[in-house]
Amino acid sequence: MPIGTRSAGRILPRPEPTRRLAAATLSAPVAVRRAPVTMPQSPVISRKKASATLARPPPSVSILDIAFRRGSLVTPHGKTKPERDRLRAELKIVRSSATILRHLRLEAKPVREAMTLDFERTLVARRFGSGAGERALTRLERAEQRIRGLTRDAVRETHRAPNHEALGAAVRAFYGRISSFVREIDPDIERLREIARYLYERPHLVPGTLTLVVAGFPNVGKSSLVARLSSARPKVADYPFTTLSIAVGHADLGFDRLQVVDTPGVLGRSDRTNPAEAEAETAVERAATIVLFVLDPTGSSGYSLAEQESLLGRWHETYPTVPILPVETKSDLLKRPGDRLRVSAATGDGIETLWAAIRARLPPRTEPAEPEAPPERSEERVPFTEADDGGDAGETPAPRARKRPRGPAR
Ligand SMILES: Nc1nc2c(ncn2[C@@H]2O[C@H](COP(=O)(O)OP(=O)(O)OP(=O)(O)O)[C@@H](O)[C@H]2O)c(=O)[nH]1
Ligand SMILES: [Mg+2]
Repeated sequence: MPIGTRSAGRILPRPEPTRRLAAATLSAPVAVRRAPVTMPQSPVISRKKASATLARPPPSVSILDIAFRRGSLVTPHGKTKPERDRLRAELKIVRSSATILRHLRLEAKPVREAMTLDFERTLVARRFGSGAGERALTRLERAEQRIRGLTRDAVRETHRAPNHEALGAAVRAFYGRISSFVREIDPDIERLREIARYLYERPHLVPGTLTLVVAGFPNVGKSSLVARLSSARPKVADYPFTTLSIAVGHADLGFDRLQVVDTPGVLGRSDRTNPAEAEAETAVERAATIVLFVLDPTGSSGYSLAEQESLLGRWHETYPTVPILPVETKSDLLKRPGDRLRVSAATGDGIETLWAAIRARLPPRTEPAEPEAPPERSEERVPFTEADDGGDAGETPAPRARKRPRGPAR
């Protein structure tokens, strides 16, 4: 029983503290134990975010609104009123259903297309979780099937309806059911929109094109080098994680175009990876024909050369099939001896040598460019006709499009 509490009508006496205990208690600083402050239960979100969340209705609202409006704009042609009534009901059902199906297909289209590409599929899986895009697409497909079935049943119902009231009831029932089907997939439509927005904000890498991925620790000078090597003009600043998502520029190799991909910095921590790092690793793993691993030996990036070398070593082990070309940058700040390529994005020093090294590592083209026919002999050539394109072109082969060199496995 707690001391000092009332027990059966009397208060138990509190025992006298010993002198030692009393002295210790007096000399010690008074520690007031407070009850933990409980914060309000609602999650802390910014006012702007909260108002945006409140203001935005779920996707089903606008989809159903458009569909039902289209359904109500029908003008049936029929000789008798009952015939026109029946046709109106049928058209309302068919048109609103077709509008919903078209909207659902449009919502799914960008993600469905991206899911066929290895790089984009991996990016989405890493950002939104494995199979997130596929699951949302499957649910939308299932909803489409259910809507088609529901539409067939509702149309049949209108054929059986004996009068105007029964037709109205059939249309109302259809609208109610279809609304709940569409509302059910609101989270999936939201997810697909989120994925589509994410993909839209990223540049599209052309599959099968030679791709140079520029990667390394943060703040080492990757974006500066990408700007030197390609048409891209990424943001350059003296702090880590200036680049938070991939950016693409192009370089003309004379015979082909090279995609040059700038990536966010990677810290190479084994326990955790932030979304920007994951994006860089995906580019290395899924898109790169060659990786240009940028090292900053000056220390101005804030990361030691040893840390950077350690990540380089790990990448050699993790991606054994990807050619990784290490290059030290900021050579204008530090001159050090060694065999490794050295460049300065600031002065352009060593860029030509770097280009030569990149070209040397590009995979050999599958078919060399056909030499131009000399002008005097060109008249002897049999002119190309459509019949030649059939495959049995005989002695003189039809001119063929140049094959592109094999790019990243996609
Ligand atoms: N002196 C000198 N400075 C350089 C060179 N290359 C880059 N820098 C500087 O290094 C800093 C970082 O350059 P960025 O190109 O933004 O580096 P990054 O690796 O893309 O950085 P993150 O995107 O944050 O990972 C900037 O202040 C650049 O001006 C160089 O060759 N010489
Ligand atoms: Mg950058």
